[in-house]
Amino acid sequence: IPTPTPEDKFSFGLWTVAYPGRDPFGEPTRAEMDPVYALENLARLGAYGVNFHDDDLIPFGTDDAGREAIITRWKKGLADTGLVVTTATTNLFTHPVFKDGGFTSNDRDVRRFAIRKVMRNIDLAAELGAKVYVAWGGREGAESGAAKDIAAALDRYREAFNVLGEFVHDKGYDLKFAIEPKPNEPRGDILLPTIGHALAFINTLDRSENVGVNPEIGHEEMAGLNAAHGYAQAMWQGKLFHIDLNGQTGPRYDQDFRFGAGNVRGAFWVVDTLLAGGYDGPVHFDFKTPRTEDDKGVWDAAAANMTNYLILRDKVKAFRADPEVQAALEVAKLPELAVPTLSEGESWADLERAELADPEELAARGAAFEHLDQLALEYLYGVR
Ligand code: 3MF
Ligand code: MG
Ligand code: MG
Ligand code: MG
Repeated sequence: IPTPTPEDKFSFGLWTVAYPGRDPFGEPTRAEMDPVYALENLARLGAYGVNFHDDDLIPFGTDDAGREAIITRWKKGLADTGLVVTTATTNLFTHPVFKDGGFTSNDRDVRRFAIRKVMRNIDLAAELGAKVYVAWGGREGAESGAAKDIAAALDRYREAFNVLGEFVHDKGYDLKFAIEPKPNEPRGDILLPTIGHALAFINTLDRSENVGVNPEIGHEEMAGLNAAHGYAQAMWQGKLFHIDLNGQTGPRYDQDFRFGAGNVRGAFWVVDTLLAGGYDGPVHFDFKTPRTEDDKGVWDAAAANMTNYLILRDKVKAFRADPEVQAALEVAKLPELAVPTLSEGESWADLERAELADPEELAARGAAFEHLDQLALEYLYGVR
């Protein structure tokens, strides 16, 4: 069983391991977790970094003196454990003030409050050395049609990112934004529901070069989408700034299983895609330990995210290195897909005159994908 090391760049949200087991139907089953205790255990397990929402660390409403004391203790915890703050984010969803959203609430006073809350935590994120600032707009949405003017809400969403982009620029922070799409939950429908929606929205921003995406496997699968394909397109567009890895089994509630414990076949291709695309950011987990577990269960689950990633990474590498697989890729014409459809110097006019292959003959050619995929499955099943 492979062992994680800080070189693997594994990171965790503070909220993941500290999740006390509260759900819509039940009270927490575990005690509140001290953030420094979380750091110590993550370091012990071989993690590299952490990510946190402002409120994970500093409870909402804490006064300035209390805030400073918490930050001082947190910095000491980071120094003692060697963990890096890779990422930070804002909680714009728990407090009732955000019941209709933060950046896109119909109530302008709420929007002003939300942007200020983000600014304050960006200052802290920059001070702690975070390179990515994640924005998940979980409450930006609606349960009913007339309640939200979507075009106006998108105007306000864009305005918020433009203001925050200006803020980061004016302060000289080395910080990029990563928008995290999600189709629904907690809102009935959430704005920027998928990677594609987010990428299109980002193109409309003033400082769009500084904004990318943070796709979560589970969120894409909740929308019935292929997470690996989404990661691939985000990388193809130079926009994969961060990742939330976890497990989900089909379109249902947000399960947040540990990575590798949901759609396993999908997880294999996510790892393959990240390796192929050269993703080199933190390998971040956003999971929740089921509320059946005690403290030991939390750390078993946390460690398992990393173990499963390493197992799949080994399998993916072995699959790609296997000469039989390479031959199968050749037969399935993967190298041919990399060849431009028109030859160099050829135009549509040349194509109009060109001698084409016989479509009946083309249609009769087999793609040979089943054999190729079976080789992958045999690696996944552990018989190769
Ligand atoms: C909810 C999420 C969020 C985001 C987090 C980071 C609470 O489904 O995935 O976790 O990942 O807010 O910004
Ligand atoms: Mg999530
Ligand atoms: Mg999730
Ligand atoms: Mg997430």
